[in-house]
Amino acid sequence: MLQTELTVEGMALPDETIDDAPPAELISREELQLATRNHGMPLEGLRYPITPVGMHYVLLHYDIPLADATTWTLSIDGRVRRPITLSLDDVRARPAMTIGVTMECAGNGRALMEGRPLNQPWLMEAVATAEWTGTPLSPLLEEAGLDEGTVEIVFTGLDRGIAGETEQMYQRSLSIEEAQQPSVLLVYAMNGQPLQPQHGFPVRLLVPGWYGMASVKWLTRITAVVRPFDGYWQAQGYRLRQLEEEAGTPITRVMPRALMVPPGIPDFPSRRRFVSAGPLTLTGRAWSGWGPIESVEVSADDGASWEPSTLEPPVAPAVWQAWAFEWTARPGEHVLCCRARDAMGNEQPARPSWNLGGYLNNAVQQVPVTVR
Ligand SMILES: Nc1nc2c(c(=O)[nH]1)N[C@H]1C(S)=C(S)[C@@H](COP(=O)(O)O)O[C@H]1N2
Ligand SMILES: [Mo]
Repeated sequence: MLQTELTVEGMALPDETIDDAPPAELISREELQLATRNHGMPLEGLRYPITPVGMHYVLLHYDIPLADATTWTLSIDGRVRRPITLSLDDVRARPAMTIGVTMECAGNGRALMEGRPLNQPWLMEAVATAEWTGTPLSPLLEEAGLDEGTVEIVFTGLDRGIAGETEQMYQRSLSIEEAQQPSVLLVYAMNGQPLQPQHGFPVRLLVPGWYGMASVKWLTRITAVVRPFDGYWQAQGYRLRQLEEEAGTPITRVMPRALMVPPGIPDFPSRRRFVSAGPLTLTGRAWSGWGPIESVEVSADDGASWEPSTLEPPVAPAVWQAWAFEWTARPGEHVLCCRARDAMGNEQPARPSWNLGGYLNNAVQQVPVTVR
């Protein structure tokens, strides 16, 4: 297996960590290696409506490619009548729009699942909101002229690696209908600054409402195809399945989740929360890729009883909503929880349900606090 050739600082990794899923409470060296590269948003970052760029979570499957803005090109090719090649200046010269988007990784919550696969061990922090600036994709597809019979658009990033034992570039596809949504953008700025290398410089795709895997970074090719794309991250990764041999269902839009700003102060290094007795406003944010959030409820007794929070309306379609809850903290041990329901009626489960890839764990957050 290719993975056995991985080394950390020249040290061979012990073989027994390679294939076996670690017990839920233990983290393997390879997971640590992923976790130090792919950082989450510290949950106190939920205080900001727009996440500062350096606090936005990062997920990289391979290496950050070194892209040169002066030689970089984006081609629109495949089953099109008029293939297009654009420079960065060409992309920037096109009609621009800026939208806020809450992005979340489909693996958020993976490390809280029993029997997780070897992959980025997120707890709950793989989410953030940015203001993205770019140009809509749909008019470009129109200009290129999709051939009749085109079923999907494949997006290729510059980053290259091995997945499923096959060497490849990071690629994902969208159906034509999804690719033509007016909010699907080719973005080159994040919070008003050029994209940072780790977020896809010079240009990335942005698919609002979908889990992050659809928003291909370091975009270099957009290809119209007549058969459904079957690359690794489409046909094997990002599918809900119980067995390797089953096709499973593709992961698309973000399921609802509410998270809270960690209350009080943390103990170092356990990070257990300590709160002073008395009235306290709990705050947080909630989001869904299926429409606005309709309610966020809060529990101070580990989910035994729930009360509604005050929820702000959405400021834009794909942006998280702020919630607040007045809590009277009484001395003792408590487990605080929050849960969201969206306009489609999707709710957060109390416990995760298992799947092979460790995806879509939007189980209710539990925050143990000691009140003194
Ligand atoms: N080219 C490329 N695009 C990619 C990825 C990648 O590894 N390579 N990771 C995807 C995943 S799984 C997520 S969650 C988001 C994360 O975007 P961010 O790092 O800007 O937060 O990028 C997506 N786009
Ligand atoms: Mo992701």
